[in-house]
Amino acid sequence: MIERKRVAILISGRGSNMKALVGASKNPIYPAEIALVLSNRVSAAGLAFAEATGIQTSVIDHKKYGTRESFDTAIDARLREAKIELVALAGFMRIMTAGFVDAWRDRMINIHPSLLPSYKGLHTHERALADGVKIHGCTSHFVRHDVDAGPIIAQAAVPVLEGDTPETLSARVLLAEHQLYPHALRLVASGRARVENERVVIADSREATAPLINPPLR
Ligand code: DQB
Ligand code: GRF
Repeated sequence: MIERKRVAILISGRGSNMKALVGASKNPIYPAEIALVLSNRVSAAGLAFAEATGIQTSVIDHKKYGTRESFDTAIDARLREAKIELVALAGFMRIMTAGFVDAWRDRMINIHPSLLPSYKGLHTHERALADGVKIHGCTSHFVRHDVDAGPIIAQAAVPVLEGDTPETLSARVLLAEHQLYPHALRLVASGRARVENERVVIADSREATAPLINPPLR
């Protein structure tokens, strides 16, 4: 049996990237097991899926905490209690404090719906369409205090097609996210993606991009 890292997935809503990670982790040779799904919103659709799958879940409602620090401290305590080794943000919509980010430095990753460093922040698909870019995509990166600015682990490119709306484009990017994020978590959990001088070095460079250029169109 291989050693699997204990991973917590943090969500706020739909949870489709969480489902993709759970799906990947069903392979016994995948180097991560999903030990906890934590949401800041009790109504997050992804929670019901995780529960039905038999994964431990927690709700930590930011509205019940007076400060960002106390909210993040509650999350940190839950992660430690569950013996979590890696954190994967997946549509988690609360900005983390510097203290939390530092506590999980190089052990917390995110998936973002653009080719970073373009289109940090929200409404990435609208902004890409407004700019007329022809290639868009998604990025998995380590989390730093500076939002959407951490070291890049992996990226996938997606074409922008004539007539695209934010909805059609986001759906195409989301399919790429579901391929990319399990790949990025595999690299990190297996120790093949390491941060050196604030850049990610992939131990076996054939692993870096192999399945990720031009994911199938839909
Ligand atoms: C996100 C990036 C941005 C937002 C949410 C998620 C955002 O701007 N939300 C509206 C404000 C919410 C609030 O007031 O808290 N992507 N924390 C740190 N660094 C990151 C990335 C995400 C979530 C938390 C980061 C993060 O790169 N410090 C996920
Ligand atoms: C995804 O587009 C992800 O890149 C972004 O938020 C969205 C979450 O979708 N951070 P889901 O909850 O994983 O379905």
